[in-house]
Amino acid sequence: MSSREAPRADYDDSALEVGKPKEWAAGVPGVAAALRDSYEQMGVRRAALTLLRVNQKKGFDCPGCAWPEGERRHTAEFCENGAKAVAEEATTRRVTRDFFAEHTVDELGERSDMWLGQQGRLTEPMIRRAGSAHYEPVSWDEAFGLVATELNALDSPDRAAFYTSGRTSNEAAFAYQLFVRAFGTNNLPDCSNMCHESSGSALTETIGIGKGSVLLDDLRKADLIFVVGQNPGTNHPRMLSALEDAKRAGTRIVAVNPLPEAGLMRFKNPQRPSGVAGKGTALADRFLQIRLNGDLALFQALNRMLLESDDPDAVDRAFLDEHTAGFAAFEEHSRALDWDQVLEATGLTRDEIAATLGDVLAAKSIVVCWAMGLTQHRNSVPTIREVVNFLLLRGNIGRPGAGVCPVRGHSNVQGDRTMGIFERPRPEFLDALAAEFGFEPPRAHGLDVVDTIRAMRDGKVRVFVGMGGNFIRATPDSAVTEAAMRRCRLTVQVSTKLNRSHAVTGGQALILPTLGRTERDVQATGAQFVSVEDSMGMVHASRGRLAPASPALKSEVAIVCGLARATLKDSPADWSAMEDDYDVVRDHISRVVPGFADFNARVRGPAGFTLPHAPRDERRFPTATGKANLTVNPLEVLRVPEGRLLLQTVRSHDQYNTTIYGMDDRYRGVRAGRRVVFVNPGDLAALGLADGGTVDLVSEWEDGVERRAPGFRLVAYPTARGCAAAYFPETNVLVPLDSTAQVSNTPTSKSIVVRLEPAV
Ligand SMILES: Nc1nc2c(c(=O)[nH]1)N[C@H]1C(S)=C(S)[C@@H](COP(=O)(O)OP(=O)(O)OC[C@H]3O[C@@H](n4cnc5c(=O)[nH]c(N)nc54)[C@H](O)[C@@H]3O)O[C@H]1N2
Ligand SMILES: Nc1nc2c(c(=O)[nH]1)N[C@H]1C(S)=C(S)[C@@H](COP(=O)(O)OP(=O)(O)OC[C@H]3O[C@@H](n4cnc5c(=O)[nH]c(N)nc54)[C@H](O)[C@@H]3O)O[C@H]1N2
Ligand SMILES: [Mo]
Repeated sequence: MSSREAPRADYDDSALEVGKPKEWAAGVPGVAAALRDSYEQMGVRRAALTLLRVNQKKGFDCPGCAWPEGERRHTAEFCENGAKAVAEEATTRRVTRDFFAEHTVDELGERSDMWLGQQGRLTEPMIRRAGSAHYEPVSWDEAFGLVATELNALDSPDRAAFYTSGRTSNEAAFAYQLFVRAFGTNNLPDCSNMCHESSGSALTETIGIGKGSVLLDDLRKADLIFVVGQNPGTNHPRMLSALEDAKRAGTRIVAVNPLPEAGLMRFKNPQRPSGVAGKGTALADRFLQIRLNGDLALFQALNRMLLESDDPDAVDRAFLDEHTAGFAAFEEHSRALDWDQVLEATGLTRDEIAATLGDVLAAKSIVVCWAMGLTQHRNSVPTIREVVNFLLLRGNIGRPGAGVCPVRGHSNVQGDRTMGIFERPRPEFLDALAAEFGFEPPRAHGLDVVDTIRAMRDGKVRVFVGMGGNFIRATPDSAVTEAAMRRCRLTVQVSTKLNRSHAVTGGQALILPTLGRTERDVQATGAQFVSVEDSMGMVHASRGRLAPASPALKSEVAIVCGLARATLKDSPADWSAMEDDYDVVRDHISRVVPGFADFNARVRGPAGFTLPHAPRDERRFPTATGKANLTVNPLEVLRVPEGRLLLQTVRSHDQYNTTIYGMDDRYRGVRAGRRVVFVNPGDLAALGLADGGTVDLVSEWEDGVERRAPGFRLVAYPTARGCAAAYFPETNVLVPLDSTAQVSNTPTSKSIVVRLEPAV
C-alpha cells in the first residue's frame, strides 16, 4: 500500500528564495505587511474602518487567535496576523453560482489550498447532486430538507458525525450541540481533538479542570515564564506584548523549542515609539534547544533536581501536604530517573538543565505556557501531566503570577468546549441539558476526529456535517481521510470560504454559506451579537459591522435552528425563538452551563466577565481525589532509526491552519514557496545531502504503508539535531491515522519518522 500527495497544478515556487532566519519579530515590517494584505483584499477605506474595530469594546472579536484582549486596548489592538485573518474574511472577492458552473468539483480538487481560499467569500447555498460534476444553487429550505431526510433515514443517529471548528460562537455552538443531542448522538468531533485535547485530558485529571489557570495579569506578576513548544511571533503575536510587559516588570523567560523562533528571541513593539527605531526587547533569557518530544524528560529532570536540592525551599511541602495527592509514588519514580535517557531525549547538556534549575529556584512564581509543540506527540498527555507536577512541587498553581497557560488556537475553541461541543460530555452537563429541555440526551460517548475518520472509512458514519473548518485538510493521513469522506452519502459544510472540504465530497454535498465575525447579524428581533471565550476564560461580546458578503447568507445560529426545525420531529426546544433573538439562547446557556448565571446582563458589561476556575480562584481541585494529583509518567525515549529524522509539521507565517494567505515565512527566511524542509546542517552532512537539493519526504510507520510527499527543497537550518520541520497541510499525507497520542487520541503531527529520498 502507498499514498502520495504531489503539489497541485497551480503551485509555483519557481521564485523560491531562502535567506537567513530573522532574530526578532513584529515591529514596522509586521504592520506594513498586514496593511498591504488588507488593502489588496478590502480596499483602503474598508480596511481602515474594519481594522479599527478589531477587539474594541464595541467591536468584533479578532478571528485570529484566542489570546485575551486585556484591559488596556490600543486603538490598533490587532496584529499583523490578526489583520490577515480579518482581510481574509472581509475580502471583497466573491464566489458565485457562475464560478461553480465554470469549475467542476474535480477541477476544484486539483487546485491548491491557497487558490481555493483566494476566490473569495461564498455567497449562496450550493448543492452537488448525486452523480453531478458540478455544484448548483439550492434554496435554504431544500438544503435543510435534504439534511433532514438523510439524517432521519439513518438506522441510528450514531451514523452521523457533526464536526466543529473553533470560530463558532458560544450561541451557535450551544444550539448546535443541543440539536445534535436532541437528534440522538454525541458524535461531536472538533478541532480541539487535533489541538489542545492533550492539555484538556492532562489538566482535567491533575487539577480538575481542562483550562489554563492564569489571567493576563499573572504573566506580569510571574518571576519566570516558560514558553514551551510555541511560536508566538507568528501564531499569537499579541502575546509578545504581554511578554514584553512582563520583561519590563523583571520577569525572566525560558524558551524551550527545537527551533530558534524569531518571536521568542526579540520583539520590536510597533505600538511603542522605541519599537520602530530601536533594537526592541530581548525576550528569552534562556533558550533550550530541545529535541522534538524531549519535554517529558526535561521536566522530569527538573523535578528530580528539585526533589534532591539542598535548598530548603526547593519544594513547597506545606502546599504539597495540604493540596496534593500521590506524592510518595511520584517521588519514588522521579528519583529513579536515568540521566543518560534525559540527555538522549532532550539533546541538552546537564549544565543547561542545571542552569535552568537555577532560574527555577530563584523564582517565587512560575507560569508555564505551551501550545502545539507539547500537545501533538504520542506522549503528550504524560508530558503535560509532568509540567503540572513541576508547578505543583513549588505550589505554583492558584496564586498570583503562577500557573498553567495552555495557549489556545482558534478564537473560540475554548468556548465551544464550554458550550458542550465534546464527544465525551460530563454527566452533569447532560443532566443540566435534560433538566432545561425535558429530553434524555444520549449518554454513550461519541466519536472524536480520528474515530470519525475510521467510522467513515468503514461505512459506519454516512452523513458528515462540518460547522466551519476544513476537515479534509486539517486531519491526518490525507489519502485515507479523503477516501473516507467520499464514502459518505451526504457531506455538509457550513463555511465562509471555499476550501478542499468542498471538493472532496460524499455522494451528495451541500455548501451552506455563513456570516463571519466582521459582519452585521440581523434577525427578526433586530441586530444580534454573539459571544466568545478567550484562552484565559474571559467571556465577551462580539459585534460585526460590515454588510454581509451576500444577502443570501445565514448566521451559524440561524443555520443550526433551520437544520433542527427540519430534522427533529418532537423538538425539545423553540428553535424559532432562539433564531429570532440570541438572548433566548443565552438564557438557556445561563441555566445549563456553570459560570454563566445572568449571562445576558453580564455579557453586556464593557469588558464581559471571567468564568470561575476553582484551582485559580480558591485552590480547590475538583478531581477524583479532591486534591491536585501528582502523577507517575514513565519515560520512553523516542528513538529514530539510523538515517531517519523526526519531522514536525508547523505553520508558516503566512497561513492560518489550512488557509494559506501567501507563500512567505518571513521570520524563517523563506520567500515564495512552501515545499521546504528545515534540517540541521550536521544532519544534512551525515545524510550526504546538501542545502538546496530536492527530496521526497517518506514517512515510516509500523503499518508498512509508504506515505510520500514529493519534491521538498532542503533548507539548512539551526533546528535541533535529528529533527526536521515542514509546513502542514501539505505534509498531513505523512501522518498515519493510527499514530495518535495516548489518552487524547490527537494525531502526532509533531513527531513523524521520515526518511529523505533524493528526488529523481
Ligand atoms: N497566524 C496564525 N495564528 C494562529 C494559527 C495559524 O495557523 N496562523 N493557528 C491557531 C491555532 S488553531 C493554534 S492551535 C495555534 C498554534 O500555535 P503554535 O503551537 O505556536 O503553532 P505551530 O506552528 O504548530 O508551532 C509549534 C511550535 O512548537 C515547537 N515544537 C514542536 N515540537 C516540539 C517539541 O517536541 N518540544 C518543544 N518544546 N517544542 C516543539 C515548534 O518548533 C514550533 O515553534 O495558533 C493559532 N494562531
Ligand atoms: N499536520 C498538522 N495538522 C494539523 C495541525 C498541525 O499542527 N499539524 N494543527 C491542528 C490544529 S491545532 C487545528 S486547530 C486544526 C484546524 O482545523 P480546522 O479548524 O478544521 O481548519 P481551519 O483551516 O482553521 O478552517 C478554515 C476554514 O474555516 C472556515 N471558516 C472560517 N471562518 C469561519 C466562520 O466564522 N464560520 C464558519 N462556519 N466557517 C468559517 C472557512 O471556510 C475556512 O476555509 O488543524 C489541525 N491539523
Ligand atoms: Mo489549533
